[in-house]
Amino acid sequence: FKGDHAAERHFRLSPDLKPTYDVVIIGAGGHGLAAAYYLATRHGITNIAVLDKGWLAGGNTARNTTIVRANYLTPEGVAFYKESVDLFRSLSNELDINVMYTERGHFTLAHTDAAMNTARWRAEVNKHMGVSSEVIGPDDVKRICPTINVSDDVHYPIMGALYHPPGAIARHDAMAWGYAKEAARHGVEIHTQTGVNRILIENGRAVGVETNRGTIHAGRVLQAVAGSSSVVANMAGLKLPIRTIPLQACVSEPVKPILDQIVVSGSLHVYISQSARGEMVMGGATDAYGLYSTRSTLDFKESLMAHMLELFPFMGELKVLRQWAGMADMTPDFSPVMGLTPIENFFIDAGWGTWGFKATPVSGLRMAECVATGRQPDLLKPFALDRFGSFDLVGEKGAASVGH
Ligand code: PYC
Repeated sequence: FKGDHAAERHFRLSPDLKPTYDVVIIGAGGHGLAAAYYLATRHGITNIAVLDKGWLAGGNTARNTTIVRANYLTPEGVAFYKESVDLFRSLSNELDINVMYTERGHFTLAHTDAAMNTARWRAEVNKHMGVSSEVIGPDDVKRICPTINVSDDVHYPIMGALYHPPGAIARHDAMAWGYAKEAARHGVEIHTQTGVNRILIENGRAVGVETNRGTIHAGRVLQAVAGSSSVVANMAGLKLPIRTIPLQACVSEPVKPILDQIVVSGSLHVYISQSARGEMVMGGATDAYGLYSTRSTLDFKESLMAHMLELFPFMGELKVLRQWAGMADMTPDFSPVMGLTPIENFFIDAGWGTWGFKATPVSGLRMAECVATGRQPDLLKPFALDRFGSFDLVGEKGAASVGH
């Protein structure tokens, strides 16, 4: 962990790599750390190494816009994210760290008849599944969120919104530190600066990994490397139906509290919330082309701000403070890929596109179950890799930041 100061403050450094672990997890981001924590605490498996080529939670865990919600469109997606929201609610207590989970209310604005129809469809599926969502008109949008501009005097007037009161934000790095420190307290080893170069397969079963620090034997191997999923799966000989595309975001300078809610426009491809320290956290759609690069572009900022200023004229007073990008592993149906693979003892947690942060607790819990039992948990059955062979897709039009 040399130089990994956040980690050093929370738990003692891991010793040298051992030659053998029961489970090796590739990826020390939120998902990998959560899986390690639940393997240790729910299944008593503690001889685990979590490996990362970089530093603790330095990938998409550090690069998302921290939105948590369960208002998806498919029953499979709603059930999955509902469990995640339930887990988020008690996470600060469970991990003994303040993950700053705050329920703010979440709007998905509609500016067209088609978007209003989708909002109604989502509201009905949500209510049927026990998730609080309803369609409201512009007057109610304005009543709940007074800073928003609902006038007709804009390019795309607001016709209504899907309103989801449980929509929340959380402190992303506190989540990772919390899972890391509690996993380490139960004996899990976390090794950063430890890149995996090869996954060792013998007779159709994973038996270990080759790293820049030597070879490790493993009873089971789980990859949880959002943004590099295809690259790592390829080391095991798997070709994933994933395209990796940059997803850009930015924050403004901090100001005093002015926006309580999370506001998303699927049609305009923008979203905004105000963080606990006062920054406006904003993002747009995925870039128009596949690329492995976390560079930022002026183009993104210009198109984001054009819409943002119409929705929130006060934004004209604010300066952009930071801009960055994450790597979104996009699947053809906008749903994740989780669970068993054709390789025995090799498990995958991938395809996190623009929807991964909010799944951190549930993916950790259910992937731990999958790795521990060797069976696909019921909640993950719709998201199995083999759905692409049987064309049994989960078309998730409730995914954000993507053109549907
Ligand atoms: O799924 O809510 C979401 C989201 C917002 C930004 C990226 N994904």
